[in-house]
Amino acid sequence: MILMNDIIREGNELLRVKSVDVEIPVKEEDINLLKQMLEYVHNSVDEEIGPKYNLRPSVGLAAPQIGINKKIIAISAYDEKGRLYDFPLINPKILSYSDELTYLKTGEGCLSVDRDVEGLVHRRKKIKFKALVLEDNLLVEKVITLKGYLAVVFQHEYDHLQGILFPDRINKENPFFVPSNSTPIKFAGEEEND
Ligand code: K2U
Ligand code: NI
Repeated sequence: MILMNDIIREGNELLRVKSVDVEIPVKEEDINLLKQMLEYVHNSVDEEIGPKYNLRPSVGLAAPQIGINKKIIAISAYDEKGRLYDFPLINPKILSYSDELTYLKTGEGCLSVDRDVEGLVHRRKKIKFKALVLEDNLLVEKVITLKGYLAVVFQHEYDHLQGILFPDRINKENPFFVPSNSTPIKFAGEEEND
């Protein structure tokens, strides 16, 4: 199983290397890697396994974070309505995105960044991508459109494949600057004027 020791941290140049496409047909070893990455994300939020192995909770993991520069991403996250989505992805490619932006009012964190970095990360509010998706042990090519929080999670992981870390995207002059076309993510139960 993947542990925190396997996750490489900011400063390691492997986090800055552009990832390459996974060869097609996809080898068993790459499918197993994807399964292990998804298992990490599930384990990290499991009330027993997480603390037992001192795993930092996460909603996603990209292969470069374990030093493998291949286009492999595992996401398991709840959307704003509280629905859980798993996205085990190989060779994701963004097809289109909205002009509107969105952001998390709390800013972002990263398993590979062992420091609190203040500031807002403005990302596309809606994004359409294609990828090979692992479903019932089969890889299915799909076109997926995400918006809001799931779009933010996907873009955070997709950035890892380009060697980009979230602090890179924070406005250096004014970290809390909000562009006119960016609106905050609203989770279920949040007050309007929170
Ligand atoms: O890539 C990673 O390091 C995993 C990040 C993904 C992420 C961070 C911020 C915003 C969207 C995605 C970790 O999940 S950071 C920890 C975390 C845990 C639960 C909810 C949000 C962030
Ligand atoms: Ni990250």
